[in-house]
Amino acid sequence: MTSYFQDIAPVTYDPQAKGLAFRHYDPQEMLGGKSMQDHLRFAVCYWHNFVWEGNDPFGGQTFDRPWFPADTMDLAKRKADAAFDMFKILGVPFWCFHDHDIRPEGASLKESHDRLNEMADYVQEKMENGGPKLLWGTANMFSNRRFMSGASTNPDPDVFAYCASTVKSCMDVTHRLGGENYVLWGGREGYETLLNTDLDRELQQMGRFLQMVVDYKHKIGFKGAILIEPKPQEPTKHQYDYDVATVYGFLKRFGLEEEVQVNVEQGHAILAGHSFEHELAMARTLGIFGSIDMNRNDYQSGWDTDQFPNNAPEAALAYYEVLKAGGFTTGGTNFDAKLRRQSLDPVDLIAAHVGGMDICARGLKAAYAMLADDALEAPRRERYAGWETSDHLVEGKTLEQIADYAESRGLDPQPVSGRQEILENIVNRYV
Ligand code: XUL
Ligand code: CO
Repeated sequence: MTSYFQDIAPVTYDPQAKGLAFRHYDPQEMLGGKSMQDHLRFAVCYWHNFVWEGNDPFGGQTFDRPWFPADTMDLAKRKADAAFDMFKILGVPFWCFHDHDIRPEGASLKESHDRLNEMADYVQEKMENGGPKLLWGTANMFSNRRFMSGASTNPDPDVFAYCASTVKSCMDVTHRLGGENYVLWGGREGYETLLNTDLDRELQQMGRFLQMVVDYKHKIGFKGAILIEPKPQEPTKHQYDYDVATVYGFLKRFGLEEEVQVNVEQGHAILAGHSFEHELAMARTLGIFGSIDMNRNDYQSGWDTDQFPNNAPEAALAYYEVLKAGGFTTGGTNFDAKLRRQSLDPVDLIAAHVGGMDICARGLKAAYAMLADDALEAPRRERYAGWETSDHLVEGKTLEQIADYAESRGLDPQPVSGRQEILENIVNRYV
């Protein structure tokens, strides 16, 4: 059968090319003993590329993909064929999926699991025949109306149990496919109004659910990381997994901070009123950095547009934090990104990823150079240099002792420039 992508050839690195090519992403280029491919660990998401039909709040399907509506196993397999053709054209090392993306829902929970397992067999063969590896699997517990009042935080214990079964089967499949992580995005773990919400109970349910997921991971010997993906709103007005700091507080409360990390998405950071680098720096500092979803929002519209990255300076500051965290271990760069709904053609899907990968490559190279040159770390060290010589004066001392130190010396500290513009100029030289 001919491919959905027809005669689009595998994309290669060729800075001089006129047509589709990587101009910055050379997978084999070495940066400090590690190839760009291994630094970036690109992954393509299944859902926005092969499931989303192009609808927005005012209009329905715009894309005309031959496997839509993918409500039979045959159509689901045609969809998988197209997906794996695209992975090959892009040469990406990883992909990601929700259960709901790869199998049509069954008439019963059991039939849904059986279908998931059958589709897992189908994609496993493709993965083993030169396809990409699995960066992460996850369960969609937000689209179906049964989840409208939450997944693990639902007031109905039967929904909690349904979710346990769903996550268990999805973790099993992720494990079987050699997934390197398992993600929980709590899209609907939150509330619309306190008038009908028992906040304390819902948080307890969510903590208990996560503990069970961690226990099950150890039981089946899954070596990958469990990742939570913070997001402040959309779909619910108030999400319990608002941002990295909120998730950390939640993990601490339930004693799970050594077991669970975060998958940080740029668009979600923007929705939370943060920059991407803020969220990444926070995750690194708190020791819970895991992986990234490299898709951004539109700064004017203020909602989750999931666009491909196209801003090299932003990517540079993000990868700066990734490198400072020591780079990815099990994590990677997932494009949880979708086309604009007018981008109808198969080639649009390829071009979007090629552009995104090139932007990330530019960002990574700039970040690497800034670190190698000590361009930002040296001035930062200098800014805090006073602590190198006076730490002993305050370390382990009481408030009174330090007050005495200040008073006896008649301290009168003088302000020092923060040099923000100078630092911004330095960054600008690299991006
Ligand atoms: C939603 C989102 C999800 C997660 C996986 O905003 O980012 O696609 O990445 O469920
Ligand atoms: Co995401």
